Amino acid sequence: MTNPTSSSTTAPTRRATLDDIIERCPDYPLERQRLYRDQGCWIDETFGAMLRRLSAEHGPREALVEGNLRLSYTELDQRVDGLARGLRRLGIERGDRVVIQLPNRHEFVVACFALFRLGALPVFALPAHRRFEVEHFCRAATAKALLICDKDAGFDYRAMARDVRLTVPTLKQVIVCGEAQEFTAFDDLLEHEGEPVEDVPSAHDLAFFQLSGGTTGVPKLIPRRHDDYHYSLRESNRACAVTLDTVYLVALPIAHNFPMSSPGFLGVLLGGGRLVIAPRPSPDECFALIERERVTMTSLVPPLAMLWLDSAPHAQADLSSLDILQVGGAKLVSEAARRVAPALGCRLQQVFGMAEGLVNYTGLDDPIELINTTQGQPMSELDEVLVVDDDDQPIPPGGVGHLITRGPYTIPGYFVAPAEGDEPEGAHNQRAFTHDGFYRTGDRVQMTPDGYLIVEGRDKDQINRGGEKVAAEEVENQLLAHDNVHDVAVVAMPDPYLGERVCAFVVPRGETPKPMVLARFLRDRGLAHYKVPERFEFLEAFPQTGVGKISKKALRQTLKAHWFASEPAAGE
Ligand code: OOB
Repeated sequence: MTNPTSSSTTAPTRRATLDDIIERCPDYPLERQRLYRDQGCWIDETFGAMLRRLSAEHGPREALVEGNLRLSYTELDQRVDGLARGLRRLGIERGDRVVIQLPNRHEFVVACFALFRLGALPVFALPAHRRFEVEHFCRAATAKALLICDKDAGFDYRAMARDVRLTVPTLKQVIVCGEAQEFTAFDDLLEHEGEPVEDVPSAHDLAFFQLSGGTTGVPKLIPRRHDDYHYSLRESNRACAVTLDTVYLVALPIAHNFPMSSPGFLGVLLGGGRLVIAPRPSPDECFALIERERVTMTSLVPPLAMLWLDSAPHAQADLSSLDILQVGGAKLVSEAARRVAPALGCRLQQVFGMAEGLVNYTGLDDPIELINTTQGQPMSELDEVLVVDDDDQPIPPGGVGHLITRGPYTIPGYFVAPAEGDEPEGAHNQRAFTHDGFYRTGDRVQMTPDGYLIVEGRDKDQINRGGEKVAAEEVENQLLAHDNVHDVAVVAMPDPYLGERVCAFVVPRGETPKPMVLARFLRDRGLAHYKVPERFEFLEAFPQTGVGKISKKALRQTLKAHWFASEPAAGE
């Protein structure tokens, strides 16, 4: 089934593919590369080399706990080599893209480092993604392999992989944690005997692709390099006071940038701490793990934080070890923030970050009011953060404006996908970055006199469903494929628990479709369930702006006006 050796005839094509990938990932301008090296931000250590060093320094100390499995730093390093040898045998080599879609389990950590060491490039999908998204990631990245688990939360990832393989010709390998059926079993790739695997990449090479929440039809690939990400880990470790005694609970989906690097599992390993992997973020399971492993720190999105706050008073478990609860991914309202210390007996740290780079933290010892009411300050002194008006001009202090940023760990551009439809190649980067390389975050913020940011809203056409980002256009495009949909506009509707939920306004064609039918239509098309609108409103025509575009603002106002009067949502 597998092709262990790469024949010389295929090698040049592969090399060309890697060059093409590199060319499509914008690099920092040379003078900024020099600056970031001179300032000591970018150092010469890849993630593969980092783990080797950590294994030498911390050998027998525990690195990772999952259920009954405990791996020391040495064992983790050895397992990574074991998998790297197996992946190499399978034909995975430098520059190959591998889409990883795994729930929280230790194999995720092992696979990341094994791919890093080989110089292969993971592309991080979330477990909630479905056929539509995974197919897009595999195609956009021209992935050679897909790493999944067999089943989780009632969903069979192998069945999805079968469909994806039919439509993505580059996808040669599917690797499965658990029951592999016709695919390659993860466990069979672990080659326990063999030479240590040499670390292939250089520190400024691409390391992996994160995925953007997206504002357009399809999520964009975010290229991250060893040196820029390594720096973001070191700064995070400083801001979050990670030490050898840190015990970090991975409760959010591990592939998300927040539990990966703020400081996340990578930062905590770099700091010599210990990871405890929670299969699910429910209070029951996590509270038990906090007690058993004496967890000191974890990160949550606001809805989960509120769930934990509600459960804590009835909890049987001893949560006294918990020192820091980080909350981010969406705005935490100050009322909820104030409840954290009394309910959980720990400190709150607000985290306002983005997979594209910039991360802001409140300080652990900041005045409590600052922690409760702001989203923190940029973690690096080299972060350039501007609050600007519509013409990119800085606005007077204290005003609300668009947040734009550049710095030593904020990408200078998304992966440039080949042109599709009317959109010329690279057009997205031209919109998303200013001419002098600032990333337009799409967030509306206010900056306090002491440089703390307060997130006030958003310009981007996105719904932030409790930290999960949904691009309106992506859902609109899907709905337009339905025969009874003439036009559609997807907007956020306020929600006390999730902050926002997805609502679709539809102008029907012919018979008005039932909400349930549209919701099912989207799920059948393989769209992740969190993107499926939970409310549909039907209109004869859309309100328009002065220039004849759909006025989403007017639609959101309609929604507010009908908030209490209207029918319940379509539901799952
Ligand atoms: C994190 O990363 P992404 O890429 O999923 O989403 C980034 C966007 C931000 O541009 C902002 O719109 C929103 O999520 N966001 C927040 C927030 N944290 C993120 N909005 C308000 N308050 C916050 N605290 O979400 C992410 C990446 C690294 C660390 C933490 C979060």
